[in-house]
Amino acid sequence: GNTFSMVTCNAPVNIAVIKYWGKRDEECILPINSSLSVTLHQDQLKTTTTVACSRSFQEDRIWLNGKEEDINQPRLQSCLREIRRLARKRRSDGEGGVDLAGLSHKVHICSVNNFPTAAGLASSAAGYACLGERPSNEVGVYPVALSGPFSLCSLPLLSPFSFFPVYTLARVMGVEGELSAVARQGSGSACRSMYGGFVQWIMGQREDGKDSVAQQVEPETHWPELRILVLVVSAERKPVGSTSGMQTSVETSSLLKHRSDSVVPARMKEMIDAVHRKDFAAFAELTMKDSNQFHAICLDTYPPIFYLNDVSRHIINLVHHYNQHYREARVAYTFDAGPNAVIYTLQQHVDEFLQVVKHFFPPETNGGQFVKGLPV
Ligand code: 2P0
Repeated sequence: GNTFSMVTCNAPVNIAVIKYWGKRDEECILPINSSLSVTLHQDQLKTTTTVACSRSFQEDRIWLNGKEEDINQPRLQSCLREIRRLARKRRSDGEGGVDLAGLSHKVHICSVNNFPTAAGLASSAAGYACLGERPSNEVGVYPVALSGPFSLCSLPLLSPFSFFPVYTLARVMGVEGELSAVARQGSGSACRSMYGGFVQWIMGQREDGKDSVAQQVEPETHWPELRILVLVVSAERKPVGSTSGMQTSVETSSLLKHRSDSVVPARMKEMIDAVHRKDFAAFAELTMKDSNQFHAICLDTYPPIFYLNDVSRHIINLVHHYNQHYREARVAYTFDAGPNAVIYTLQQHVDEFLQVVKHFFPPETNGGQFVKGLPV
């Protein structure tokens, strides 16, 4: 049989507009509420993972950004165990025609991010999605690098994908099919990177998590005018990681319980409806309100967690002043577990909004300091 096989895949980052924050089951990674995200175009922010599988490997090993990491992390072991189980099942079900080298052979996993890790830019999502399956694409993007309080990239979000499916672990072990439940066990938000376009992670009801899966709401071709700008305020490691942060929130924040019981179920419906109708104003308002509630919960957590900084808050003000000027929501912000702003807008507003951003955050400012021209 095969003595060596190797597969490489790219997995893109996803940016949630309805946030996931809080688990009901830490081990299986089951959330307390559903969430919804947009999968970014792969060339800008992505994780590239190569998996090699060989009879000559003595043990499973993993390298992240060139540094060897502990292969015995429970989440990594869950993913490996689950993929191997699926591969074995596939063989015993007689769904052959696959390369079975990986069943008994050890794997070497090599994963590289092209963006700052642990700065609240969804690195774990892309990383673990890569261990599963994800279509790749080759369309270029147009980054705009600025110095100043933040750098900035403009991502043509929904350019046509050239769908040629690439699998890493799953592929190297001959596993196909629905793999978001496997990616979920690596990192919750990872399951949403398994699909392009607009993706919901349905929280599910079951204890075994089998119904806690990602599902595409609309494909990447649905809303071609939609754009994302990432305002990178800081590339530093976040002080409180998402996993422990949300654990403390579940234990201490009554606002989080209110959110998962009474806010998110209705908001998910409204958001899916706004996406279906391509209603940007509704999409934008829901996105900003959900980001704000997530950060309110961080503040309601005890001890509190601060992910936003002064520059983040100036960006929030700027967006609201811009929208008020036009008496419609043309731009929306959302922030994850870090100070970096992700801006959603439509193609026709990108140039003007970038001018406004450059005016209020001139490139000559530095060190994360907001120097002049506060939009208030
Ligand atoms: C999200 N975040 O929906 C939210 C918004 C951060 C803020 O999903 O413990 O790294 O691996 O399941 O997936 C970050 O959480 O946490 C996250 P684990 P994960 O994108």
